[in-house]
Amino acid sequence: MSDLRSKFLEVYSVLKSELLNDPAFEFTDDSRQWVERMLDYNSTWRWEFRKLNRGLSVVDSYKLLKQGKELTNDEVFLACSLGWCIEWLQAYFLVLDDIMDNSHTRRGQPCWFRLPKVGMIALNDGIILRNHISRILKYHFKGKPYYVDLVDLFNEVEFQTAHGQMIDLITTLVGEKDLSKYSLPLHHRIVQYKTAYYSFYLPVACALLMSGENLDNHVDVKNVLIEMGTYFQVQDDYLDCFGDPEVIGKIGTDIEDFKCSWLVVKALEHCNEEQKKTLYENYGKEDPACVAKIKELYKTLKLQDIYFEYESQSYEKITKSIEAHPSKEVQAVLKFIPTVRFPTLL
Ligand code: DMA
Ligand code: MG
Ligand code: MG
Ligand code: MG
Repeated sequence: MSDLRSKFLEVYSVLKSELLNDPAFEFTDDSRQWVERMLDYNSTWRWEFRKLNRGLSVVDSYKLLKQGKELTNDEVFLACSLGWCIEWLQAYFLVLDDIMDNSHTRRGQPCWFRLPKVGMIALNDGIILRNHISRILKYHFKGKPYYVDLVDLFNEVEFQTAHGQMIDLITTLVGEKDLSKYSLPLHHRIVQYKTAYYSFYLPVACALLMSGENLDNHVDVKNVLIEMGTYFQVQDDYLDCFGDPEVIGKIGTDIEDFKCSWLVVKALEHCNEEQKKTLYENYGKEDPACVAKIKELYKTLKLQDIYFEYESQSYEKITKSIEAHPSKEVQAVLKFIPTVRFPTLL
């Protein structure tokens, strides 16, 4: 295991132990055990299969911004802690996302709320995960000149993600199921908010703040990262149908859930009248026979090829935007992100 990865996991143990002994709450053995189990299950369970990319990219980005200068132990600890705050934010959103999407598995395990002892307690666990971020920021960053900006950043990104989730969900409302409203601009709006800000912009923004930068001066960096995030969610939509559950650790539910997925948008774009009828009649139904018909249609429409074409175009566009950036350090950060996130591309 790389040094950084083992250091990152060490920091997890430190943060967890602080949270489980937070003087603001009188923990009993039961309550401490519950939170510990919930944390391990949703953030580090089967970590050997997890890339922990969002978290690790804070440390990598910070290093690159420091132009390869050796980091002090304190700097490594702080960058890892911010990385964990993002992993916590992700755990919080996923615990709730799996309930709302009626999902079954995550990272090869039952979703947290599917455990018989957990059920809807998962809702409150999600709230606890969110609160842990504020506690970690308070323990370790309160005296820093960038503390207020950091708190503000997490609040703003959470606001954007929650609204992205909201539009992802309200487009699927029963009784209003209407495929004619599904379009590329709507898909783009959903994925930008629900995924790109927290998964791509947030790690780099944390590293920039730690380096003493003002985020207002980095709007162009944000734009490139949002483009990467958009591509990433298109890949997630593609894998929801075509990925191997053994590899991606989750069983897709987008077709059953009537999601405005990139695949259904592309299918609508390329289908003839008869195929359109099949889409309208079968999309968004729980019945496995309906789901199979949609998957069959996706294959007939060669959506896999259309996806590969999109993938290479998107990669080219992102590379060009990075090369247009005036700062070499920022270019190094932006170039590094796709190598860790898009293994299929490189
Ligand atoms: C997830 O989108 C977005 C957030 C903010 C968790 P999704 O439901 O497509 O994710 P997944 O496929 O992992 O359930
Ligand atoms: Mg989901
Ligand atoms: Mg979802
Ligand atoms: Mg998905």
